[in-house]
Amino acid sequence: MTSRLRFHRLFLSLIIIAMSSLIIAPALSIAQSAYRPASANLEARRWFQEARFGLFIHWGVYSVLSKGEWVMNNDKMPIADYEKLPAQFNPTEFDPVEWVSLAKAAGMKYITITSKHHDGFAMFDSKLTDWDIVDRTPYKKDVLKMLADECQKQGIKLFFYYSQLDWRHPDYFPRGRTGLTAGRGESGEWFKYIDFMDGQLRELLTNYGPIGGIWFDGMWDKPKAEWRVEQTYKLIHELQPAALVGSNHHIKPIPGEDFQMFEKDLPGHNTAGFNEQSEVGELPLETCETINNAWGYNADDKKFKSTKDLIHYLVRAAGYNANFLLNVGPMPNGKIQPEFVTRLKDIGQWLEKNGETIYGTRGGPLTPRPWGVTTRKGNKVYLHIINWPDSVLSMPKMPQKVKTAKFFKDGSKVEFLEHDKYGFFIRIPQTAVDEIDTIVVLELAGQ
Ligand code: H79
Repeated sequence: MTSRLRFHRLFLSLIIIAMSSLIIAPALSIAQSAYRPASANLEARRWFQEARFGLFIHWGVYSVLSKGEWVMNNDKMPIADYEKLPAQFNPTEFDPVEWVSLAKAAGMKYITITSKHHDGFAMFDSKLTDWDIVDRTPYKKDVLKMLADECQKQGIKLFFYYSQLDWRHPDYFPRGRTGLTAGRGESGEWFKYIDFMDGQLRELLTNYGPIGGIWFDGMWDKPKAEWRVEQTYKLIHELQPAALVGSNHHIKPIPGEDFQMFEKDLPGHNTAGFNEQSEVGELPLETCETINNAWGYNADDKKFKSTKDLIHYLVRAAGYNANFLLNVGPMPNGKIQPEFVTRLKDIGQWLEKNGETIYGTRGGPLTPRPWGVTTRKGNKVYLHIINWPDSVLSMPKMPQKVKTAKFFKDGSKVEFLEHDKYGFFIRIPQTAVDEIDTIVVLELAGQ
């Protein structure tokens, strides 16, 4: 081949490469930004919205110290000290039947449990590290597998919380805002860490049967990092199309996510300071909250919310069209503390009677009000009156004519008045007031 011919060939192939990248590159970027959920995923989203109530479980080796799940960071524990905890973690009284039965008794439809929190400790049998429950604890059993099997049996969906932030992994580098006192060396390969994370997610979505979804947390530790979430989300959707992806990153949802979550606040609120930048989007919504003030077990935290307050949170969440994910932090012996158990059971009793006004509903037609919220299903509107001192309550007119108004409790009639100009009025005699939630069902003329 003459050098001229070689030059021509080279020139030609360069042109072909350049042209194909012109064609392929835009297609790729479109593919990355346009996420089209599979039909199984859309169905799972509908199921999720109907479910309305789930149990959050924060459980890890930190429970041994009884100071919450942030103890490693808060107490500036070096990794060498923290690594002594697994040897003390032996939850011989853990009974998955008890936990799943408790969730059911509480009226919950799903469980979201920490598979790995910020300490990086895997509560499952990971082949990618020995920093896990099977390799490091005297208990040696995969509690997630035990729980997954029991959830299958009892018809409860299981979601895995997964912390993207990792205070122990050497390749979580450059470091973020937290985990700076763990005593790690000042080097690491970030994408090796991301590969490790994807590998663990592959394990979680392969070895535990059908999973409800993955609940990510921790991106806020390094908001500007290249988290490669598109690839991670794609992996999850490929392994289990029906698994819902959500992330507690405190920003608006990223393509590939299937629900939007709010920590310790109702959608659109920011009392806890975590939700500054997140507007409420179109995806199914979820809000999570603790019973005392701790996620992971903390024996000293006795500030338990009352059953009434917790029911109000559930009702309000439903009025905001959101699920309520209520947390327990089990003890290191595997038991859930009695203060949590009694509250959950009491909520369950309330739901047994009033579940119709919560499950399968959507928030509205009215936006939440100071007196309470509305939920709706078909041609029914449920007024949840939780804070109103007077007997007459006024509100904007309903979208359709109201055919009947009844107390949900006993079906007795409620006096009401519709007025074109002034709105809709009902009268609640003092004797009809329920100390938790006075529910009135309106039957509308149309859907
Ligand atoms: O798993 C539970 C908590 O451990 C975890 N999310 C729940 C579900 C969580 N912990 N903290 N946060 C979520 C929010 C983090 C807040 C802060 Fe910060 C981290 C305050 C200071 C450091 C992020 C980074 C906000 C400001 C800087």
